[in-house]
Amino acid sequence: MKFGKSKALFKRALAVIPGGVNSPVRAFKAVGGTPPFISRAKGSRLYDVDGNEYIDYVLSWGPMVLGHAHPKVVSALRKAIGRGTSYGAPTSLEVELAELVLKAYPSMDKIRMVNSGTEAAMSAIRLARGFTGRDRIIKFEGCYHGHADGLLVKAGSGAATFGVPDSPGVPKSAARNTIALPFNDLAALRGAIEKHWREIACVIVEPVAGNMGCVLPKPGFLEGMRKLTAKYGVVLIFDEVMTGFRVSYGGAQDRYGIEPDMTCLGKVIGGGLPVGAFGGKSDIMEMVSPGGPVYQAGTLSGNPLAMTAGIETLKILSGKDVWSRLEDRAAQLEEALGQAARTAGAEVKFYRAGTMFCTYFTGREVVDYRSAKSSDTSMFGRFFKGMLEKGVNLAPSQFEAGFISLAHTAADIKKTAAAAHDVFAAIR
Ligand code: KE4
Repeated sequence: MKFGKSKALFKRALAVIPGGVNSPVRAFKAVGGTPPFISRAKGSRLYDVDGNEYIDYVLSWGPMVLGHAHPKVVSALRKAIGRGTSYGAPTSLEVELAELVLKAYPSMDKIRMVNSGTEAAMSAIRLARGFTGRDRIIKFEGCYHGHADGLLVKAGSGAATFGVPDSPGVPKSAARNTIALPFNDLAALRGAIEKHWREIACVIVEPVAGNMGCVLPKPGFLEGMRKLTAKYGVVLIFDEVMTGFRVSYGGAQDRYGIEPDMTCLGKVIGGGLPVGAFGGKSDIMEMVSPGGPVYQAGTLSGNPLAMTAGIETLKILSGKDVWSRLEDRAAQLEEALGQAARTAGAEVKFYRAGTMFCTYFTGREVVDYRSAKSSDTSMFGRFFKGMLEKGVNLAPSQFEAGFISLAHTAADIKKTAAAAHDVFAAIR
């Protein structure tokens, strides 16, 4: 494959944009090499400026669940753009998308649109603090909820003690209110809540973790979390920015039958345009400005173009048998990749929840951030590069999840598995 034009563009980008990208993971730091600059996308395919074609399993980190440039979404956007791009006033589109989402997530009575998952999580946490009058929060190591200060925090010296900043620029005072615990460790969660519940506003969790690879909740982990938070009046926030409309149409809360107090969403509900959302029970949501005292706002929140893309995406995704077709495709991919690894003699662990998945190079189960980090990440880097060379675009980091879309075909999966077999064999 030639990458001359991408290399030249990356050089130009590095002169004017930090790291040459507008979001760090796109720079390929974890896997090395120059990121292909994409010129267009259609269906399951990405095309870069050098004319290379890729079967895409990043799908903009989740949003493109229908595949790229779905004709119905494109046509709806074409019509919408002629009516103006932003009004700063309420529209019927916001009501329609809110109703569509609430129908799929009955745990929520009300929902507020924002512009990113970061805003959704940040706002949900402020609301949980306003609702409970408590300041501290619990998160889990390896889970990512956007880049608000209090969420860029890692575990302090001992579990359940003060968190420490996980990035320069995060003040100690912001980290101090965050307790970071191991994912899937219900005993640690129980200890932290029983010790600190009077100060704990919320627990925020990715119910299926998608930011340390794809890590599934152990049986009982989410159920135990729900019981503990209910018992101590701690708001349970499911961050479903990634899992929403991905592990099931109704998200992880539908898949695992857990009713959180609040939910964060993003990605799919914007159909590729900038949308995040936070929602929950009425008694909590009534506290949000302007009805209540907890302030939250956004110039472009509920933007008509973004609402249009989200509405069209959900209308198609909720169609008869659409979700089961999507899950079947994901299961076929899982089976084909597993077969490729076995015949190539590769020692990998493949995890999937609905339409999100990942491959670890390890023989041991991956249940938390520690075990994810103990996998062979350099082997992952070689796998990633080998697959890219064969025209398969995977997430450029072991600590990301992959996604499939309605546009991926059986032929795509066959080609992907054949490429994987050869790369597994070559990198052993
Ligand atoms: P955004 O602010 O990037 O829209 O959403 C933050 C966020 C919140 N919660 C979860 C569970 C998320 O996965 C994310 C963002 N996901 C990453 C992918 N790991 C976005 C990709 C990127 O950072 O460029």
